[in-house]
Amino acid sequence: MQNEKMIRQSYEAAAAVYAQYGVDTDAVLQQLKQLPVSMHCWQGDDVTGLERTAGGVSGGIMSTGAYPGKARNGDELRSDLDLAMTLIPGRQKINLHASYAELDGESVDRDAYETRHFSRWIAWAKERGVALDFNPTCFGHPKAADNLTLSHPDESIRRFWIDHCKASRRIAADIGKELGQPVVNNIWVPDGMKDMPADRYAYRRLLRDSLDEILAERYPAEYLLDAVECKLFGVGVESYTVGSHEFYMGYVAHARANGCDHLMLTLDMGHFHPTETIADKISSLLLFNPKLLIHVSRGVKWDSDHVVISDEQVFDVMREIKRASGFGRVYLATDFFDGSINRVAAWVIGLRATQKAILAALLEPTEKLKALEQAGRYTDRLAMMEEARSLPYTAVWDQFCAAEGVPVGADWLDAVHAYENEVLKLRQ
Ligand code: RNT
Ligand code: ZN
Repeated sequence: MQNEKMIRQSYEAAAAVYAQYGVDTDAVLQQLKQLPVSMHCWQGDDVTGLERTAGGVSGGIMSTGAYPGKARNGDELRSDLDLAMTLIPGRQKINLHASYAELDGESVDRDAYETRHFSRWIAWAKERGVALDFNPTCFGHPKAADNLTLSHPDESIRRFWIDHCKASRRIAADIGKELGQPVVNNIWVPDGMKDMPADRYAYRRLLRDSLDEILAERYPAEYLLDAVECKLFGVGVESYTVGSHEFYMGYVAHARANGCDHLMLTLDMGHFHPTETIADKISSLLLFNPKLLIHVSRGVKWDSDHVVISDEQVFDVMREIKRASGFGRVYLATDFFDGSINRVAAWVIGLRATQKAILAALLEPTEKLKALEQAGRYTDRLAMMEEARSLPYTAVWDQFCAAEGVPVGADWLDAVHAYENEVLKLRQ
């Protein structure tokens, strides 16, 4: 527990250190405040969703753990999100999945969802002044049982998912219009096969054609930004993923050549070979794409979607965005789900870790490092990079939390424990 004076003093000492490296900490804090991170609603209920008839995960993603207190309806989920948001500094958006529709007993399937099915979310977001993002839910549904959706050879199943994705874009654009901020609508499909396909080409052609139809309708970029998420494999779909990295790299170029200007590629940190990281990919993608979406996640030995911590990989990603001057062009969204710990705490840990890594990157004396490199002084570059890793960014972080009126250090745990005792424990 630090008091205000200690936080301020540590901050001032840190600011003086950073100033020696030519970094203005006050300016960095102003910048950090403006950078939204989209917080995924699905950590709050283990990706169950609110539809009642369908829902849950399938298609190679999995949430494990039975920690008590999981949100059972929209109001509980929103209440949990409210608490998390009071404990996280900076700007959040809330990322919804179509499976968080509130249907109130109406028998309507995902291909016919409408904006009104999200009216409670929209009203809630409006009241709090937070923006929303959106995702069609192409899993956890009987029509996704084959692990094929947009690339299903059966025309009627494909039609259902195409219509669902079109409906999602319509809803997302409506929300963007209503809230006055663009909604990022990210399409991820689980499509793949457990064992070696005999015709990889055929499913990819179907996926391309389905996406062409889905994205044919143009919406203003002030309301809607589309994204497509690539992946390597999932449990049960180990041998083949239709929407691979190469597929979507090609697809985004193809779609843009056909006038779909606002389509971006989504890189999820867990969607590559276990030793392959996304940091090196960022500069290449920013060179050829105006925008990029990153799913901040933590894979442990596979795409396990563990709660994000401020580990080397997250730091690396943020540093690469900074070095490419990419903040502002890169959209950041968290994507993890752990049902084995307090779910509100999971959000707070993951979002704070993400922001901490953004801060550390913003504080990096990047210009100095680039100057050394340009001068061919690689020894000094490495020495400086090493030094930069342990500059006192934590003191700047504490100051940021204090200035934003959220608990400093692990003090936020008190609020989570109290909420667990007073609210979550009653949800048995
Ligand atoms: C799955 C993708 C996708 C999902 C969410 C729930 O591997 O990462 O982003 O996690 O849409
Ligand atoms: Zn993802």
